Amino acid sequence: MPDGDATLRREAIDVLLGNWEDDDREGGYTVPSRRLYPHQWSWDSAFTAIGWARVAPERARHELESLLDSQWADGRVPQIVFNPSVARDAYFPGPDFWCSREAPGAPERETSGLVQPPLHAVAAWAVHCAEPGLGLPFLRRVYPRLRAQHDYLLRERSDGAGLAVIVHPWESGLDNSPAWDAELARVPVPSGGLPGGHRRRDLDHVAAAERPTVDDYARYIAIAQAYRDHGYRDAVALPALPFVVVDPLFNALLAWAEEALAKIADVLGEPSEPHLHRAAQVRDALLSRSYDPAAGHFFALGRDGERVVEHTVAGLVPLVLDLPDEVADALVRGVTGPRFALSDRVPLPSYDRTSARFDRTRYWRGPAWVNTSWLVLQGLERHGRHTEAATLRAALLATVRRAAFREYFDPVSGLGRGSADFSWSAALSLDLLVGEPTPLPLATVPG
Ligand code: 9WN
Repeated sequence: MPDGDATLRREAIDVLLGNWEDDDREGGYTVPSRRLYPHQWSWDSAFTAIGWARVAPERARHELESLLDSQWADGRVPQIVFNPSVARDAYFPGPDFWCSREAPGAPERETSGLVQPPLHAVAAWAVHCAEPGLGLPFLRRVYPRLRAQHDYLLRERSDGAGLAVIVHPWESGLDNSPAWDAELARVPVPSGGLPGGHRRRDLDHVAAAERPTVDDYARYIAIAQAYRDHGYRDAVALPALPFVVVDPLFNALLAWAEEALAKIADVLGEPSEPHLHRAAQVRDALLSRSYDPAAGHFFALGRDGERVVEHTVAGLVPLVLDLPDEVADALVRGVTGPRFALSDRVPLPSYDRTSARFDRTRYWRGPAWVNTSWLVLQGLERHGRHTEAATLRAALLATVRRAAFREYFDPVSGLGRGSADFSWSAALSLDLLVGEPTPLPLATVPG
C-alpha cells in the first residue's frame, strides 16, 4: 500500500475509533458524528459495518447486532436507536418526541418509529466474507432478523404492486431531495415554528445554508408527529399520512439485500430460492414502474403512483441490480453525462447539475456524498464498467484526501460540508482502499 494510502487508512480508522460507542448489550456501535448525530443510525451502521469489516470484523458484527437488538416486534429496524447516556435533548427530534415506549412492540431501548434504506443484509454478507470461518454463528443470529426486516417492509409497507413505500423523507436517507418537493408542498407548514416549542439542534453544529430549510424542517416534524399519533401502526397510518412515496434507492437496496439473504441462506443450508424470487419481483416492479426508458433514469413514485421526474442520484442506484443491458447502459450514460458529470476529482452530485434548482451547498440538493457514490460504484462494477468505476473510486479517494472525512462535499469545488469526522465517509474509504471490489452479492437473479 503506498504511503499516502497507509496514512489515509490510519486517519479513517481514527475517525471510526473516535466515533465508537461501547455498549453493554452487543459490544458497541459507531455514531455517525459525535456532535451532530450522537446516537446509532440505521443505514449508517450498515455502511460503517462494511468499512469495519475491512479492518476489525468483530466491531462490524457488533455494529449490526447492536442495531438489530432494537428491532421492533413487527420487524422494523428503527432509523435511530437512542443512547440512554446522552442528554435527551442533544439531538432533535429525540426520544421524548418519538415516545417509542408507548407503541406496541417497541424494544426496550428508545428509538424513532421510522426506518431507513435496508442495506443491512448486504452489510451482513460483507461482514461474513471478511472472516468466513468465524462468521457462521453471526449469520445464524442475524438471518431471522434480517428476514423479519424485509417481511415487515413488503407486508406493512407494501404499495400493493410489489414495491415498499416510505412515509417520511428521513426514511429515504436523502432527506431534502428535490424529489420530495412536490409531495412535501402538500404538507402545510405549521404556524409558529416547530411544535411544542422545540428547537433544532442541527444548526448548533452546521451552517444553516448546508441544512434543510426552516419550512422543510417544520414539515418533517409535522409528518413524524402524524405517524407517531397513529401509534406507528402502518395499517391505520398509511391512508392518513400526508407523505407516502416509493423511492428507487430504497427499493433497489431491498432487492439487493434479498440477493444477500439468498447468499446467507445458502451458507446456512436454508432455502435461497424465495429470496431470489423476491429480489426479482422487486427489481421487475422497479423496472416496470419507476424506470422511464425515455429518460434512462429511475424516478420516485408519488402518492398516486405517478413518476416524479427529478434526476437525483437515488435513480442511479438500481445499477446495483442485475438489469437489462439497455437499462444499465442508459444509467451509465446518466453517470457520465452532464447531469452527474463523472470525473476523477469529485464524487457524483446528489442532484442533477443541469437543473435550475441544483444547489452546491444544501445537503441532498446537490452536494456529493460518499455513500451514494459508493453505491453507484458497486453498480458500475457489477455491470463490468470498470473504467467508470475506477474513475469514481479515484474521485472519492481524492476528495477525502483533500477535504478529509466530511459528511458531504461541494460537487464542483470539492470543498467539505456538513459535519467533520463523519463515520460512513471514513468507513467506505477503508473499503475503497482495499482496492478489490467488496464481496457483495452479485448473483444472477432469475428473469
Ligand atoms: C435524520 C445520520 C443521518 C443519515 C441521513 C442524513 C442525516 C438525519 C438528520 O443524517 O439525516 O435521519 O438529522 O438530518 O440525511 O441519511 O442517515 O448520518
